[in-house]
Amino acid sequence: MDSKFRRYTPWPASDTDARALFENFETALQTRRSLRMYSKRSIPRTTIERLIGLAASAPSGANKQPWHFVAVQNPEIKRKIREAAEEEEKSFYGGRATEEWLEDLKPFATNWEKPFLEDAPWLIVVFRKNYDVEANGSKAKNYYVQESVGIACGFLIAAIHAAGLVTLTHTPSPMGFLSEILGRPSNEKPFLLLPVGYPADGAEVPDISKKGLDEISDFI
Ligand code: IYR
Repeated sequence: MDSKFRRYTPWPASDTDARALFENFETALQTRRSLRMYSKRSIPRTTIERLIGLAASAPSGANKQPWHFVAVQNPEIKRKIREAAEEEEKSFYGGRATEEWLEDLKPFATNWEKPFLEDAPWLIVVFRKNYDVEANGSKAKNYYVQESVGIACGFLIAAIHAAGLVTLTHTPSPMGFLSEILGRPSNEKPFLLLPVGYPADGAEVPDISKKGLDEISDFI
């Protein structure tokens, strides 16, 4: 494709608007937490469509958009995903994980049980596309796939929170069962599983904190 440019519209229009918008955004993101306890309250499909639309607005290598999102609402499919995930987690907690890893997980009090995979009204399963398959069957390269899909997931997590909903960056390991249950082609690999819903009444989160700016940055 030849290059073709159009003018960038600066946004927001003024510094005052920028400050107000940033402060809202900052307050919103500062209250985000990963949640494991979900209410069964439903969420309309249109909300999930808008959230995925925002995720897909993320930058990606050569704008290849090497991702695919499967939004699961069907209770039968959610049950299959939960059963398969719990099977993997049983072997993780029952011996596959190192002592160090299990020690690191203690503050989160996690175990093999994953009720949120059925309680949350939606599961968004994100797949990364290592390459694309064109209409004639030939392979087309994608670039910086992990980085691109990671950024899209960051957008998605922020968007879910901005919508007043909660999620968890869940990575049952290994995740091959998701390709099988959801019937995805072999150029796609499962990347993340995000339950999306409202918090359960009285939901709790671990009392943990983030590192300070001085620990994570240098200004030179
Ligand atoms: N996938 C397991 C274990 C797990 C691993 C990490 I790293 C976490 O931050 C949390 C859990 C599970 O979901 O229980």
